[in-house]
Amino acid sequence: MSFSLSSLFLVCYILKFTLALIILNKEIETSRGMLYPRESETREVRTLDGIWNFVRSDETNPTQGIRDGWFKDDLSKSMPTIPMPVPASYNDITTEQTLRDHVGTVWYDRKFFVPRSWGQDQRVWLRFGSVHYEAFVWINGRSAVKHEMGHLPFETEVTHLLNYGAENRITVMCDNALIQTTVPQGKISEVANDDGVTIIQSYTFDFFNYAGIHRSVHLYTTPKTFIEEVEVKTNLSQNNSVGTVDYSITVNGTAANEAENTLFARLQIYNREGVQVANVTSDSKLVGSLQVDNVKPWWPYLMHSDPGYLYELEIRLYAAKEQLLDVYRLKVGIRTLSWTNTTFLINGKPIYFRGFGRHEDADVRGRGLDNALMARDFNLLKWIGANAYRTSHYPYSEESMQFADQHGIMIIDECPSVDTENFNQVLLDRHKSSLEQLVHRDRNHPSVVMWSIANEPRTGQVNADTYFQFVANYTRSLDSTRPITAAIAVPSNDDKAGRHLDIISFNRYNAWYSNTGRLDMVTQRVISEATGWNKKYDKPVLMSEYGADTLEGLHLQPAFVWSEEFQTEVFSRHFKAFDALRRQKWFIGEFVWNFADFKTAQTYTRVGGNKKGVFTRARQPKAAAHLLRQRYFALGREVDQCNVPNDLFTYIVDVGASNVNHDSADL
Ligand code: BDP
Repeated sequence: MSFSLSSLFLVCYILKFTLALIILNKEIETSRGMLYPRESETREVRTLDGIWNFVRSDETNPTQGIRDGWFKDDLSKSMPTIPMPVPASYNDITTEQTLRDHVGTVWYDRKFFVPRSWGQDQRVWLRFGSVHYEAFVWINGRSAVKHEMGHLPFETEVTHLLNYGAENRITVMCDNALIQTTVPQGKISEVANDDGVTIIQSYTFDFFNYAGIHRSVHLYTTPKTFIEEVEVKTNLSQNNSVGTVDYSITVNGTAANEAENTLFARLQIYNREGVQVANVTSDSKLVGSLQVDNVKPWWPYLMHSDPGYLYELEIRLYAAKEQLLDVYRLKVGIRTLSWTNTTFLINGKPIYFRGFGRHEDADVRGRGLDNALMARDFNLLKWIGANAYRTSHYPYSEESMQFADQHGIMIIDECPSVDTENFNQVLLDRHKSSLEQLVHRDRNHPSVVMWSIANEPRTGQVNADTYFQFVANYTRSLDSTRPITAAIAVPSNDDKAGRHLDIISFNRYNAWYSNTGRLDMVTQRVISEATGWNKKYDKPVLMSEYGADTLEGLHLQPAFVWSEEFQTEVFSRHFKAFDALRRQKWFIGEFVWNFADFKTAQTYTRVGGNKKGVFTRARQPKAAAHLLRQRYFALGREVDQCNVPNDLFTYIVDVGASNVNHDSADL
């Protein structure tokens, strides 16, 4: 009896374990709308950015505010509030450790007026650029929208919730908790402290889990029937002389439902000088194509003398009898992408990436949108001669995507999946949703040239094969015009995901995490690892991370870990490997980790954060930045025939030829 009972338990246990391993490729909810808010003849936009009121919940009682109905009235009536800027992470705004390290919910509210005119014959929408990680929103005490997933926008119609020509209140509850089924994953535990217990958030990635209302909050109006979505796909003729822009428009509104067959759109394309270069009138399907003769293709920075060329697409939606309903304008870059098992091409020309992994990170503001910092970063990218970056490890602001379009910086667009492991159904669904939201948001940006579906996933684990097959194929079904990659750090022999990707990216820290300090163990290892990936999958390969922590101002000769000399040497040893690899056509790019120093969780391996930046956190160059600049421009000159800046090399001396025969013993 006891034997059979225990075997029954064993069978149940195995069954439970096996069931937990089964993951299915389920349908998931998809996003709608979300066009970037822009003013036009038919639309008004207002921002709710500014100083909001803020309350940190008791960590041990995170749902208190919901139960006590804090959203029903001004927050200050329930709890003492402090001022909090929006957009910004809340963590580094005060001097309190409890707020910096807070785990769980916080609350924001503010008042605002809505013009009386907005109440007539139109619709009003509320849109958040991003809230990390989960947001619950009320307008005048009534629930408006909920959203899960940081770094991605969400919106809802609030027409019926607003008081027109009167005061309104918006309340937001934001929860930063990361668990095993969030993207990214984390763990929450209760740990004893000196006075009782503390709630601890842990995660395996190193960047600080900044939280709050990270990007702008907008209110905007649309007509009753309006352009809800626009999708464009571009193409070029063989010799790049004629461009086509395929469009597809989705309309929302009563006119769309009642008089479906009578709606049509007029689309025009204007060049940079404001001259109309194409126009078309659609039928009621609102799908079609425009042709641009003598087109100026969108080229990456340094690949052409006029990079980042953008046209303006104007869409006018009409009802029967030429009644103008809505106008929306969108910047469009006309380019093609194609790839084989050895090459990745833009407008028919092979790409060699020279770029960075980055973070949205700054002192005080955390991950909050800051236009001054963004403009500075793009100036630095151009100064250093980079042509690309990866949005490691989550989607960056829409404003930065627009900048990248304008400046011709290519983007590997990454979803927020980092160190993904313990694959399960809920995680898979959310992971797919993060990609759906990302592709939906960014599909019209010419700068986006690749989707990255994960950073350093544990692709050696059971289920990784099926899991990444589902994630990659789902992403492909959303957009087949761009290749798919993931930045992988497991050895190529263990990896089970690469076969589902189009391009292999790998991260490795030779002379840092492996063989620390051994500069003589970099070059050959990089060559053989890249070659291993190519041999295994027969696909283009790029190195998506390499680098060394470097304390600005620390100089040690001979080079020693953490010094500026060491970072310079580590780079140089990698350059040598990359040059050997470039002779193999399948090696398509090099990405330094990281663009700038950034904040991490507290650990004894980090002195004030991750210092692998080529720039400091204040965006000033370290010594290696000058070296990298010389390489990136030299590469630009070699592979793309670009011009190089006059100040690239500092004049030192004009060394005449020596007529005495010296050998190295002189030195
Ligand atoms: C890599 C991660 C990156 C880290 C980096 C590091 O992808 O997010 O910041 O290591 O430790 O494994 O510097």
